[in-house]
Amino acid sequence: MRTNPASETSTSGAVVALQAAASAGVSVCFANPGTTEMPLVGAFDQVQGMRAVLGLFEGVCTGAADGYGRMLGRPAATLLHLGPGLANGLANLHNARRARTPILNIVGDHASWHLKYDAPLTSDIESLARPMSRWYRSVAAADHLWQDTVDGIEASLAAPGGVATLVLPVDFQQLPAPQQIRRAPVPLPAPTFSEARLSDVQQALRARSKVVFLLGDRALSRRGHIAAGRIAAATGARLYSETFPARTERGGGLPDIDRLPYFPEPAIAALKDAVVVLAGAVAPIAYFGYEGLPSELAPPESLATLALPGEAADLALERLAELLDAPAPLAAAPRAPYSVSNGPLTPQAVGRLLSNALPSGAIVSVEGGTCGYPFVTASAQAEHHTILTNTGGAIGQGLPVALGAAVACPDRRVFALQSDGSAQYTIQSLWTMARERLPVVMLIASNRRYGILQTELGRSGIEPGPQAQRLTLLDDPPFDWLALAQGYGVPGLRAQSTDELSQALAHALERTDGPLLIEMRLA
Ligand SMILES: Cc1ncc(C[n+]2csc(CCOP(=O)(O)OP(=O)(O)O)c2C)c(N)n1
Repeated sequence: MRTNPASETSTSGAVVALQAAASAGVSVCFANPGTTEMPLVGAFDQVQGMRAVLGLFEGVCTGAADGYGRMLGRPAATLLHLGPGLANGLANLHNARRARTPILNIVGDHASWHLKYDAPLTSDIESLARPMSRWYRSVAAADHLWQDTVDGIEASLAAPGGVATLVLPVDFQQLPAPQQIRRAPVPLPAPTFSEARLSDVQQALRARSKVVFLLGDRALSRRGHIAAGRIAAATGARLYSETFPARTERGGGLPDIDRLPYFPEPAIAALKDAVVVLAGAVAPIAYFGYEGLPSELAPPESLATLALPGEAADLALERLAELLDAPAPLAAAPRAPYSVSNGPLTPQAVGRLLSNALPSGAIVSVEGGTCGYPFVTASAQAEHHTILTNTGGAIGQGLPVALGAAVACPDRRVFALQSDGSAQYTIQSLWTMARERLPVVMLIASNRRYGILQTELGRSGIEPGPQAQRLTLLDDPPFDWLALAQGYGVPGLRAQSTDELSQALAHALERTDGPLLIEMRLA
């Protein structure tokens, strides 16, 4: 049965939901709305402290919420249009789930009384949402709106963090709903660590001579890096970060912690015969299963857990460093910029030039291996920066994550080091960056192919015929990156040599009024 929508003077459910979100600490919503979200769209102008950011594709919204949440540790909201809008955003919600990023994922739905008629946009939203969501609720009455919204935010933040999906049928958005007393923002988690695990690790360290630490999550904070560096200095242990960390600090004199290699053969060799101490990381598993190679990169009996993801791995490392009487870190050697002589743009030169150019406090969203690996290798020498990587392997996350990080951290310079094939999945991010005047510097590694797929074809022993080759080539026609950028309102530059890239980076750093795209034509 239809009931009267909220009159102009009463408060609609939509306003109540946004007020609840804002008072619980959510201040940004990455949105791509439709008819079933109209009351929420109207409510943005009635609620203080909630910024609505339009994304032209839902994968942009969900990836941006991921970048935002990784940087601030608290959720942004999304606003998506029924099952199909949610489905468009799922790949980046998958990456966010892997990164354990808090997100309040709001999905509008038909009026509850309209659902049974199976109108064209009706679908099983719950089945679509569940695999990416640690919490799911469809609002069952306007009276529940405030509490359901706050419950979703709390669920997204509960350690180790994740996606909470809140479905808002449009009738409950329209109906008057009770407001509740304003409450303080939902507190951020204050993680602890387990002393029992600490003593297990101490025992394991005594038992074996080769020790490897695998660091993830909070172990990759500044404090975690410094403590791990002390432990390595005291014990000779080898330090690795997860191959694709959600967020890691780097540079600025922090210890140079290598990533665990991507391919299983070198990763297995790195961990062989060692006790592998997991600090904020889970047991290392091969990215793909290859016939004849184990999925587990280290045998289960070689693992010792110091702290789980979501626990205070950084504090646990500090405590272990104290127990080991590890010396305080040495003062960092002065930073020596790389000298790169003029020549063609190789991935190694790109990595070094970007490392030289990063201002202190930069954020770098890295997607794609071609320049990603050489950059991370080089960037221990850079000023202090934060790296965000593709945690779940669903490509099309690098540009949206950079967008979200720029919204979250307006005082920090944001770079997207982006392979060309992956950039095309969520290229609409450029328009939102331009519209919001976000000074993101996009560096497109233009190799005009799906490089990793060519490598994988080689590994699988397949001699590619013409069709297989065409499935990995992007050169006919080549993307016109400058035209694409211009089409979305973003200025662009092309660099074909190392000198041209240095100049383009210098120019990019002078600009603060919006994004810039640099096409790096790789040799
Ligand atoms: C959503 C999704 N679709 C497809 C893939 C398969 N895939 C993995 S890497 C890749 C191509 C990457 O090419 P590019 O971004 O240009 O990086 P390069 O290896 O050339 O640096 C594809 C299609 C994926 N991982 N995720």
